[in-house]
Amino acid sequence: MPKLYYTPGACSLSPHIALREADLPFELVQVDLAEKKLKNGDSFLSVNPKGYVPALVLDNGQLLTEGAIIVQWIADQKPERNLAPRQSTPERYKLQEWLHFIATELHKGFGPINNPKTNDEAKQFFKNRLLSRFEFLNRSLEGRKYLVGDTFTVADGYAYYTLRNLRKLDASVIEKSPDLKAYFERLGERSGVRAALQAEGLS
Ligand SMILES: N[C@@H](CCC(=O)N[C@@H](CS)C(=O)NCC(=O)O)C(=O)O
Repeated sequence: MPKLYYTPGACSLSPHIALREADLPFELVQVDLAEKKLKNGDSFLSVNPKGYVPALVLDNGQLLTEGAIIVQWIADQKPERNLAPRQSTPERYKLQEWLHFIATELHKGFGPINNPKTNDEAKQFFKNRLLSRFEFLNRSLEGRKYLVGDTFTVADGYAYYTLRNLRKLDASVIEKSPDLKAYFERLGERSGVRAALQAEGLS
């Protein structure tokens, strides 16, 4: 079965949620990111030379990296779970647009804010920019339950991870955005999300 290399609470939570939502069998392998080691002492770099999670090793030994791609592989294993629109459809490109936005604007937008080397003025600049991206997410959710179509997709699982980070950065942002708050709570109630949080010791 595929092996998901993860670190509790890191962005590997997104493919972890996708695996649970797809109801696919998988093995979780915990990574110490600071040491780049697995629990048994093996080097993580010999699994993923990029040195970061998530990484998924398939049954045939192929290594898949980059969260936005891994979740699409997972969704495509179980099309009947509707975790992603069919390949080559306009809706699939919409999903990819969201996944790329979440990866590059939301997820990676936290990096400079959390970097101890960033000074306060620069931190404020990066925070304002990131909050404007979350404001776009908030506006996009007006009258909608999920980002693509009417049902949960892997883009929602990835967005959930970034909203956990936003809550840590500034909980008031979600509190004062009713659509974002309802979305975050709706996702948090899903059994796949809860199971992933519990398995990572986060619930
Ligand atoms: N481009 C990667 C970035 C993944 C990433 O940022 N992983 C973080 C955890 S959320 C990590 O493992 N950082 C450790 C490091 O960069 O050394 C993706 O989109 O999947």
